Amino acid sequence: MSRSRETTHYRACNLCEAICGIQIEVREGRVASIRGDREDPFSRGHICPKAVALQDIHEDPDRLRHPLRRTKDGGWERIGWREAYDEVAARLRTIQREHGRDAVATYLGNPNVHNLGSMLFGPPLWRGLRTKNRFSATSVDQLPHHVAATLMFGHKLLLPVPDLDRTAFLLVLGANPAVSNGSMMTAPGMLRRLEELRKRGGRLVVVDPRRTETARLADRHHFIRPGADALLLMAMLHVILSEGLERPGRLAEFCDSLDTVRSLVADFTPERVAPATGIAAEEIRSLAREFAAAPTAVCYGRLGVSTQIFGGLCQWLVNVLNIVTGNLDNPGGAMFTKAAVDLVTSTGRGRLGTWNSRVRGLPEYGGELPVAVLAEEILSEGPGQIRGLLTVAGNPVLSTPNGVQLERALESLDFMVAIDFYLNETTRHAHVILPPTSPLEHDHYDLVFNLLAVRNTAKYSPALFSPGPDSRHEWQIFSELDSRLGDGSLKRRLTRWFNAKLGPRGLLDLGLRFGPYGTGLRAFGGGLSLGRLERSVHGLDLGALKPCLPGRLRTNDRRIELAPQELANDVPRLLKDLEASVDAADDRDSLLLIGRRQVRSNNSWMHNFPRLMRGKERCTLLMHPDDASRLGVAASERVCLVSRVGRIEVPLELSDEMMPGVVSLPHGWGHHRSGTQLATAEKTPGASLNDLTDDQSVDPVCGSAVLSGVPVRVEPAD
Ligand SMILES: Nc1nc2c(c(=O)[nH]1)N[C@H]1C(S)=C(S)[C@@H](COP(=O)(O)OP(=O)(O)OC[C@H]3O[C@@H](n4cnc5c(=O)[nH]c(N)nc54)[C@H](O)[C@@H]3O)O[C@H]1N2
Ligand SMILES: Nc1nc2c(c(=O)[nH]1)N[C@H]1C(S)=C(S)[C@@H](COP(=O)(O)OP(=O)(O)OC[C@H]3O[C@@H](n4cnc5c(=O)[nH]c(N)nc54)[C@H](O)[C@@H]3O)O[C@H]1N2
Ligand code: SF4
Ligand SMILES: [Mo]
Repeated sequence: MSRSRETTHYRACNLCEAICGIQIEVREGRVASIRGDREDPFSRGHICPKAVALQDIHEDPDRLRHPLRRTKDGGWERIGWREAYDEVAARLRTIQREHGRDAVATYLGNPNVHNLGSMLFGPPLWRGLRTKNRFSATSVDQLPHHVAATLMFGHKLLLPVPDLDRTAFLLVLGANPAVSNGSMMTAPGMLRRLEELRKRGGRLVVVDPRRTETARLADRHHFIRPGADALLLMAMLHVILSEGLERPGRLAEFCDSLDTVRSLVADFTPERVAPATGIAAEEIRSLAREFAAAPTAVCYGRLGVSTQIFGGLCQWLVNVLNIVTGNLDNPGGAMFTKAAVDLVTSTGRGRLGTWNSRVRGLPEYGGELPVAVLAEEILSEGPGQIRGLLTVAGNPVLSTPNGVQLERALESLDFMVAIDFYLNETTRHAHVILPPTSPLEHDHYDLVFNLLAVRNTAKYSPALFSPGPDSRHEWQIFSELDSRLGDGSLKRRLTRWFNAKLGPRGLLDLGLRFGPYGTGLRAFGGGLSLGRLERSVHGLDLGALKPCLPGRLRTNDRRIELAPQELANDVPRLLKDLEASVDAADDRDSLLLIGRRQVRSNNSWMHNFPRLMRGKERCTLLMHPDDASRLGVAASERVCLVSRVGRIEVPLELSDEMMPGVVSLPHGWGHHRSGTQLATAEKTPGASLNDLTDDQSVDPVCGSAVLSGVPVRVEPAD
């Protein structure tokens, strides 16, 4: 009997930020197995249950493989690529010609960042459209991190990463890395790394309105009232600075305005903020003292503190806390990664508020407006109204606030095009859908997550399968659209031609060669090039994070501003909120809604794979039993959740892991909408958390959406 041909491939999983090394066996042209790659020096064999979804995406009969055009009767027809490109370009150009540049908007979803082709070939297209109406998932995610980084360190990508493997004290606010596998802290094998922290005598403290999977591994967990983290951080700084516990060390030489910080935190005593945070004053004091006294410590605040009403203040104060305790840029603290392709030297710094949105006047950051204004910019008539939309790898109907309103807005567009391989809740509104190749059909290198990793690493992932003759990669789609829509000057045409000739591989090679470990143009030598990286099939470990300040700062004076004006000016709002919370009568019927992530889910788009969907229904509302008895609702009952903008129905689950007064629901569900093509997801549709979140509720400093702490009422379902 002849043995069937089996080949082994190594690559990184690109589904989340952990970039785990995987080993894929291919037999007779099909994936036979996906396992963790034990020889990957960074992930050491770790994977999560989602890795197998790479096969499921590839084989999913619902995945689109050809361009589609909406027909007059609301159905879809297959069209050719050239026809599709021409139609998209003509429709968008007409809208811009008749109504101005800003009449065409773009929305970039999360998987763009996990895709080399998009990262390299997308920007010329967005820039070429020259519209002020650019949006992305950043403003429902990490925007406050970038704003704080620009204002303090001078570049949006100078993002401090917890030195997880060496720290002695990790303080986690609003993150659940045991489930999310870490965010803006790329560290595959999170559970093992957190266990190692405890084993070497380090401490883990988690502050979260829910006793999460991460909190269960911690030395201590504090419940906090949603949205109150800025108060907690202010009070911790108050303790440290008033008790003389600060020790910025060498950072003091290049940090300005410590005295301004001192005066800003003066009003925020632990005793004063305790009732509003739900954490006792004594607990706040000892947390601050412990943090300051630890040999090394790092405060890490992620999604739960970014997507709240004081998101900007939170990310700023996290940095300040790490700095005044001498933990920034110090082993075991918050450090900067030195990635093999250095986006810090090759991209813009990010600026805040160069223009404002037309209707509500929210600030732009780094060329993008907050997505919370997208619907109103489509629905409000007048010059500059959005009439055409390009979405790429995004599902804003399920992932951005007030999804129902956004749906209404999308229906009213003159033209919409989606670059996406699913016909889902958002793309069903498109007139043309352009589906790119599946993750296993193209090569990959993580430009972003290598920059956020807890070690310096690099790994190249070659394609596994060659795409069919009628398939196109993302970068090819962008290139074609750019050549039709973009600037036709000789310089741009030449650059476009040159880039297309090089392709993502060639551009990556240049990035590596001229990066901090690069070999330059030399053919041989010790440095890094794509060839060298390709030969290291399991990936390269480029060492532990190293101190790099002040040299790496991108501020004009190469100094850190500890109290940037834009953020310091927001402190009175925090104080007002604190005062209001003291006066507020306790509304016993109102609850605060927060989100939660689940291991076998990834935002909105991985519910179509039977393997990941097995088991009991997961889109449930978690509530503390005391709240349930007070409200007269019982476990497994279906309840109605009502917010200012919407109403949904979900099953109830009771658990004392919830802080009383707070309820939690996962996001990314709500697959009941008609006209989608998601056979598995439609069977267990769940309901969308973002049908309740409020598009009017944003952090006014950054414009990021408030997804945590949404006031809701719970009523028995009809
Ligand atoms: N209430 C609430 N809302 C949230 C969050 C929350 O915690 N709570 N989290 C927020 C966060 S952190 C994020 S990042 C956003 C995510 O928000 P989005 O990025 O808008 O949504 P996703 O669910 O990631 O949808 C990804 C889309 O990309 C498509 N896709 C997947 N891979 C590819 C690819 O390689 N190429 C292309 N072209 N398309 C692809 C999928 O089919 C899907 O349509 O949601 C945010 N929304
Ligand atoms: N399995 C899985 N993994 C994922 C994703 C996924 O959807 N599924 N999405 C990926 C993406 S795009 C991202 S951005 C990352 C996000 O990764 P994380 O930042 O770890 O995000 P979450 O797991 O949503 O954790 C946010 C935590 O904040 C808490 N929280 C809510 N409100 C508050 C508050 O006001 N204060 C405090 N202190 N805590 C609060 C919530 O209870 C929750 O535990 O995960 C990535 N990884
Ligand atoms: S943790 Fe993230 S990168 Fe690792 S296997 Fe799971 S989805 Fe892939
Ligand atoms: Mo995200």
